Amino acid sequence: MSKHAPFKLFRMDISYFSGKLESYLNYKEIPFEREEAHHTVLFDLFKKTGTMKVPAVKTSDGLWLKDSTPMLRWFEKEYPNNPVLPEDPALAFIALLVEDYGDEWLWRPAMWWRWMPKGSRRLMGYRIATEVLGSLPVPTFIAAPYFAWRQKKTWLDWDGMTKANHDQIRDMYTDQLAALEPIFKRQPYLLGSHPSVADYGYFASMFRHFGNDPESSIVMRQQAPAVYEWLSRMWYRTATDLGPEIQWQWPEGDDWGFILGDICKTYLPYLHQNALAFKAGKKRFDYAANGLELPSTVTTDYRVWCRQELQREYQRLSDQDRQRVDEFLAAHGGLAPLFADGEIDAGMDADLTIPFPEREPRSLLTLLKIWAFGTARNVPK
Ligand SMILES: N[C@@H](CCC(=O)N[C@@H](CS)C(=O)NCC(=O)O)C(=O)O
Repeated sequence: MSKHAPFKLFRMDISYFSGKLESYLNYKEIPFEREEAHHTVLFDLFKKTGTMKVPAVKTSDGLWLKDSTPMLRWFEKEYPNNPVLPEDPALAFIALLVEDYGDEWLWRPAMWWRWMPKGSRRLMGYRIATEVLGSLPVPTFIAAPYFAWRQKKTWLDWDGMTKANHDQIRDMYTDQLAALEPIFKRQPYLLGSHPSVADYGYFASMFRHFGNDPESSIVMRQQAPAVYEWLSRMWYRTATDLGPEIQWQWPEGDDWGFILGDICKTYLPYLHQNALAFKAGKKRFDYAANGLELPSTVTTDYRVWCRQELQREYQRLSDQDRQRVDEFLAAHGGLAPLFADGEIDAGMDADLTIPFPEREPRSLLTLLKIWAFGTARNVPK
């Protein structure tokens, strides 16, 4: 038991990354209590953590954790039994790469399927409004369309979606289902007998969005029932249920080709181009790789940090393990875009070092800027 336990988890039921963290805490049997993040809680989180995002965690000794990826790393140190990182460092690197891709690259199609189909937009607008506002007396017939509009604009219309790429963004989801279905017909988790960080990266979009949102969940139930079953395994099974004997498997076989190829040829070039835009001080950039274009997509500082972290993980490998990773990924396109133009510093290491004590409260003006203009990604300084 960690000296920081038990934990308070600030979460929302519709939230992508809250679902990822909740299922991890459940699997590892880490003691936590849920607190719903309606508007007053969100303001309080903003004051104490510097960002108005969920999930966030408060430890029993008053420290804070934020961002699901560093949180999983931190919890792994506190609770080392049934690790979600394979002990083979080369496979662990691949698992981290898949986690990052799942976390960040599937966000866009998850937004498409939640906010583009009209029925989903109306229903999920109502859900987000009621979850955020809690008991605040704002009529939902005003708040629901406002939230739906804000999400659709922020994450799609003002983030590189065009008539030309609209269908490609939509189909990113069904392409994933086609790749995942045979894997889950064969084995219970992405890398073998037990969940790994790769599963948690995928779970974020697959559970709270694709597997639950009105339109995408119908597609999943009809086209990929084995993926649907994996969602409930991920949500329900604990380390005690599965036992300590873990059999890890490398992501080999034809059905992995699409995922690994997409990581090397589409996602890593995205991380590279995003990092270059960040370095040049550009708020937006025109992404293009592997037949996909996202004109004027928003530059995201957090994803510059994600790239930096992957570079650091790779540097920590022995020469022999690096060679094994390189040889494994060579057939899929390789890691060249991860290292192109070297390390670009996101300047976020201090912000993402956890746990941290309550932070200096941010100004009301900053909060209003975030609230009014939907700058959900890069918190204004
Ligand atoms: N990188 C973070 C991101 C947390 C995050 O983006 N949370 C979303 C909900 S899933 C959020 O709170 N967004 C606030 C907003 O869009 O205004 C993680 O891994 O936890």
